[in-house]
Amino acid sequence: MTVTERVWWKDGTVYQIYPASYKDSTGDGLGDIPGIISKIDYIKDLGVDIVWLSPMYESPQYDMGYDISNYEAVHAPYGTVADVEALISDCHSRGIRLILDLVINHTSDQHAWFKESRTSKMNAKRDWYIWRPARYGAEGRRMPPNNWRSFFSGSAWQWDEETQEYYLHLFAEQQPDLNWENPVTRKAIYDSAIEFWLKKGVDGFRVDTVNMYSKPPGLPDAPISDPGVFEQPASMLFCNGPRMHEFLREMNQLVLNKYDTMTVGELPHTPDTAHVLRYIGSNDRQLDMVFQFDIVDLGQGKTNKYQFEGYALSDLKAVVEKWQSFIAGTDAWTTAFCENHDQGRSVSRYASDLPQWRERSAKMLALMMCAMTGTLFVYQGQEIGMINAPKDWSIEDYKDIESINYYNSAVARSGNDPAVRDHVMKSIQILGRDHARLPMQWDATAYSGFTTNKNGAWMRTHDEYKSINVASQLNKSDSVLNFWKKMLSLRKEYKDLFIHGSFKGFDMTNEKTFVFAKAFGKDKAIVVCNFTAEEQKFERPGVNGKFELLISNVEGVDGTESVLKGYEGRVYLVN
Ligand code: ISL
Repeated sequence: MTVTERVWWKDGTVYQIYPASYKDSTGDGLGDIPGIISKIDYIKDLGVDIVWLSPMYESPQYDMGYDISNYEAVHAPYGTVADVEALISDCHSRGIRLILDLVINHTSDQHAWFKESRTSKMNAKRDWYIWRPARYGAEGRRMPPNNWRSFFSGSAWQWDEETQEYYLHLFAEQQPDLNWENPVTRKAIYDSAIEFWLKKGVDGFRVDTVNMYSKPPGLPDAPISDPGVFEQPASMLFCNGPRMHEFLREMNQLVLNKYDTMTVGELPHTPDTAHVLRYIGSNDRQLDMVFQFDIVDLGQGKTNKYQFEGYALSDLKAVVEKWQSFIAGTDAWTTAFCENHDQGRSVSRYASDLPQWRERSAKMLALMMCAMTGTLFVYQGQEIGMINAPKDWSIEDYKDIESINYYNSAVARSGNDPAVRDHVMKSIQILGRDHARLPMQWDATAYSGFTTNKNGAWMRTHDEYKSINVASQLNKSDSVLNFWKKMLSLRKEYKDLFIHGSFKGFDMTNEKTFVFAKAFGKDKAIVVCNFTAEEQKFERPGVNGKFELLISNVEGVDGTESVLKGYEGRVYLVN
């Protein structure tokens, strides 16, 4: 592939659907595949080209389906394999592609492979997972093989009484890590998790935690960065292990290359641009593109995610510029996103979700995102400006294993200190994964039109659903939804500039406004966003040419104004 080659997965906009929370067709309070099918024309009308479906596989749901017990079956409350086949064909008949989530760092502990693996040390599948004997500390105390902390708090090792060994789980104890060192395991993963669905016509995968398959030889202890507890953050050891690139090459050579697919891999804890480029060069196919997490990690605590530290606008600008520019002059490709099912809502995190500002904020972020280089990802509900759960919700209203485990462990560790509890709660109110998982707000009827269940949805419906919902925005010309549609179509119309153009930020230390240029050949655009509620002076950057306003998120603006209103955004074409 050449540097400039245009392929469907570069120009297409991806819309992510979280099946539990999109649309319930059966009245059981949980979203399902037929529910998604019933909204397919809404999705088409939005102007997106690719749907990414979060895990819909058979699963005991300890981690909302990221704990898969059978790759070749569908979680029964979501529907059947035949329903997914119908979704594939209903997408394809409308010119939409469908990608699935590929979760192959770990399985559920209820997967048949793991059930066999844990039966005995002699079992043929013992080596399909990562089993290790205990270490013994002072006074013969049994200890895990190393000090790694799981992403969901506590040790990354679980003791198995039956066979007297520990198994590794980087996430929940119900999510044992697969042993990628074993070629027979890898082949089984390719056949069951990947090719089974490619044969059914899916167009690719979003690849979960893609840089954790290859573990460091000897599984060494992590350095102590969180004194006072045994378990330590260890991502610097288990991310980007020595065989990662080899495994991904193999996956392409043996399976993916046989089909016209796209892959987008999740690449956490990889700040080095040169390293990221090693995964995505098109002449050495491993992944077509990745999600680099700097933008969504802004403000997270360094040793514990839910110790929110805040961030400055200049930090956001720096990470955007870094990951917008790092592919310049290479044959690699990038992504643009600021939401997914693991994040707080962008309006609440990066702008303002106060009633007087939230619509304009949502439109400003839409304007900014649609001007960005790379494949654009939009998360369900982002298109109507959904916001974080209200601040008065209690921890009982949250469902996510990550927040709940952290809350419990931090509170216990502090001896129930109210100040710690408050700070953790405040952090969860900003960063909690549940904010994105609230039921989709379709209309102003009970439970936001998501479910007909009298007891409501599986997760509490947002209190504001009457003022933020699809139905009220569809026919309102200045709604957030219609602004997104306009922006997505401008993105297509000016795709050289917005999707393929180069990026340059101006005045990068300014903490109030974000001004950047996009350029492609002789074409230029300037994007201006006011990230404050106050008016800000707008000084045109020193770019030669006539500024012509392409779009603004404020009614009545003609582009000559030198003052930006609160949360105003504009795009100019410069001729
Ligand atoms: O640091 C992290 C967690 O706090 C992340 O970088 C983590 O690696 C990332 O969130 C992985 O997420 C994915 O895999 C998880 C699942 O729970 C998430 O929903 C999924 O997006 C385990 O499968």
